[in-house]
Amino acid sequence: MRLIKYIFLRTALLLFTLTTFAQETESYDVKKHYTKQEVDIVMRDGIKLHTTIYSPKDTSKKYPILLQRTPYSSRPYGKDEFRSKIGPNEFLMKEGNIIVYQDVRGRWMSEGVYDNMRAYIPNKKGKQFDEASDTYDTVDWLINNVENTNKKVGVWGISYPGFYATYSLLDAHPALKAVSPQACIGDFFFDDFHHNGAYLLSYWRVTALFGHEKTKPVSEPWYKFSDLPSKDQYQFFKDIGPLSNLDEYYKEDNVFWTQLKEHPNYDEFWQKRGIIQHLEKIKPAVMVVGGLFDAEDLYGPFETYENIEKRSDNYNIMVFGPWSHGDWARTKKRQAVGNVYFGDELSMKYQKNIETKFFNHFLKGNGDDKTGLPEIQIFDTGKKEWKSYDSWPPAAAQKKAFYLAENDKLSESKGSNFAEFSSDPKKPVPYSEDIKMVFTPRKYMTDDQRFAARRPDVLVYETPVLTEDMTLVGEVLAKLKVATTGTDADWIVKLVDVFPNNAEDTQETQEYLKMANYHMMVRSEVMRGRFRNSFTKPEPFVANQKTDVNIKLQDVHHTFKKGHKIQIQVQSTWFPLIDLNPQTFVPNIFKAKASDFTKQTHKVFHDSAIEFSILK
Ligand code: PG9
Repeated sequence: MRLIKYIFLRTALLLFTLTTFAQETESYDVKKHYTKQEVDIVMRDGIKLHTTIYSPKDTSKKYPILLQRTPYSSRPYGKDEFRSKIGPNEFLMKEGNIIVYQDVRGRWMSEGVYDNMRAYIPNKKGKQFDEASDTYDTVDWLINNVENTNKKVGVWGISYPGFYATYSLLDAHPALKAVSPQACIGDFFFDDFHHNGAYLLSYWRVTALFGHEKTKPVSEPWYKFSDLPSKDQYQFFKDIGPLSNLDEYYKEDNVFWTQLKEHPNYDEFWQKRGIIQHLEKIKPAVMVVGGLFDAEDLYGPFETYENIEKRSDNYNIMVFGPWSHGDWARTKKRQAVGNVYFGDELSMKYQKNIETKFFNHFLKGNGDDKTGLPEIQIFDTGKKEWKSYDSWPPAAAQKKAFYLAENDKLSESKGSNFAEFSSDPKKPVPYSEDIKMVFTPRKYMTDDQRFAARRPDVLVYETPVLTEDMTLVGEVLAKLKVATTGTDADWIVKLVDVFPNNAEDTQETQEYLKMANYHMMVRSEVMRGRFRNSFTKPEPFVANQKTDVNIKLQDVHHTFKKGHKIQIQVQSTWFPLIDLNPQTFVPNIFKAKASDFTKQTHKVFHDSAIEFSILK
């Protein structure tokens, strides 16, 4: 009977997948409905930026302009080479908009010198430029030179293009009416390449991608290695050893790798590139979008929304779904991150009912800001449903704390002793059970953490089985009290949802096998211990001295359902997601030698707290 059921289910799944594929391949003929032109727009300092303009063939009406500025190229180049899909989504594409892509300064076909997250210059004079002035000059040219525009402009972008979208808000052109920064990088010391000072080793190839001040021809490899896909990334990096050995893998002129190595602390180099500090007196309407399981840019979208909300009085809303990096822009039917399924067509419904509505209201509407869209739309990743709020975190949220107490208990009362573990850089805790040689890790954020819970170098604390739902909203703050026999250490905290053995909450039958007792990672974060008091001035630990290490885990919106357990895991390696800490204090870990890496014993005291907010 079970075999017949299994065969039936597999056949159903195959048919389902084929149908889905058919839907996704349903194509819209851009060339049939749009013309394409490529122009070089001259900036105030004379540099030309290569810009591709797609205009609807139907010239019976005026259209707004939707602009994306990108380091990933406005290609394909050539007037007869069309993108298969243009604009933020296919609804806006099919409705008809003038859609523009621009190579940012120093990238691909644009002139100039590239500068990663180029620093903003307030009160620019004469020919002084940055990405804000490049956007202003571009918008000005477009509304005065492109035919059939209604002279209203929107900007959108995901990830690095999201950073340029945020940047467009500064010294914004009056024609710029609506901006949607999505998975927008806020600061490279807290997004993408670093998390609280730890280097995202798994990003090593992206370092090459952005390593040059002038884009290399695509044909020229940016790094010297081959046969990567076959390699086990954990072993690959164990074999490489200290970060300094990566030098041989980069071409000598990789400017960004040199910058990463020379600026291991949050110094002026990184500080001036952060864009969050400039988000005040914003005028265009803003819709910030992010994914609650975005492994690359979580800091950016939350900080962007929050700072605009605090320091400007423009229209500003936030949408966060159960997505990995950029998932909301895709058109797949089944929405899942790794093993965890969240529902069908969540992205398409967002694109149709939220993103299209936002841009049409401000670019084709009557100029008011009554969009009918809620201030906050955020997905409950435990209940698997959308929620709307008037503020974030919700006004009704109440503070709560658990302690990492004796006998592995996540308890409402403090403990009086400590737990300890041996942390060995030679046998680091893997960041996942399924570590492939990916370009950037995007699917581990909901991975099953049972493999880690069973390691002696991972401390585990959990509540009893919940007798009622508990909804966590907003940031989670780990206030660890630790000690180490060494003089440096990383501290990683993971918030885990422990499913019951019967795993009642599966939306698709083939999941039930996987989800029984699944330990779903809900949120995780690292603090490189040397930065516990200051990201600018690193400090060693005093060996064996009880020390405070506070770690802010990015916001969550997750209901731990009745029958589940809340679990916290604490560890000191997370490899090769992040690089290894020598666990003895050295001036610059990028230059540490193999002999600097030592096994140490770490203690976590039972008065360590996990502070968060809940909605009753
Ligand atoms: N957030 C991605 C990224 C940007 C820059 C460096 C590394 C990664 C992205 O643009 O998708």
